[in-house]
Amino acid sequence: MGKTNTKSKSVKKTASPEVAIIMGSDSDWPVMKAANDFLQSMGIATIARVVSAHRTPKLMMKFASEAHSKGIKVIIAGAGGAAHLPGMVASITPLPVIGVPIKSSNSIDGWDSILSILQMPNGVPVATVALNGAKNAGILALQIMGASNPKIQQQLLAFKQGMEQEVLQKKLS
Ligand code: C2R
Repeated sequence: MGKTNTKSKSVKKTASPEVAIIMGSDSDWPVMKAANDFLQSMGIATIARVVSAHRTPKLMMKFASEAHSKGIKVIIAGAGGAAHLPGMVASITPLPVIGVPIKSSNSIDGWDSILSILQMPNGVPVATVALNGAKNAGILALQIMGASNPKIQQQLLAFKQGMEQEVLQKKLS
């Protein structure tokens, strides 16, 4: 009685990831890292993985069909060139998918990736951000989560105020 259960206290509970950041290749990571960094700076647990619709179709199917049952709330998917990953994942998952077009080594000029992600058929939306716009994908993911979470909404309002102050304080001469 009154004894502290040191065993259970010493177990550090790691938050399970709420946003999955996937990309067609590890060569996309330097771009996609901006989404990961933003979300982690806001205290959101993330998971980042290479998943390719072209090169690992079975893994892509497994990931997309299981993500919602593992506590993931939003998927951010980046890919370059013939960027089928975001759309294919969106065709399977009930979760919102944010697509990040990437100007990759096999991109002609980036438009290939933008259009592959943007021009989805009716019924299968992918929220597409700017070319290499991974930070905005992170912000949008947080905004989606914030719609049902007042604490996150407060964080977003503080983020916006910080951005405003930064701009107002800029002096050019
Ligand atoms: P490598 O650098 O590995 O050759 O990849 C990746 O996202 C990357 O930008 C070059 C580019 O190929 C893209 N890729 C896709 C998919 N899988 C890989 N667009 C896909 O399934 O959509």
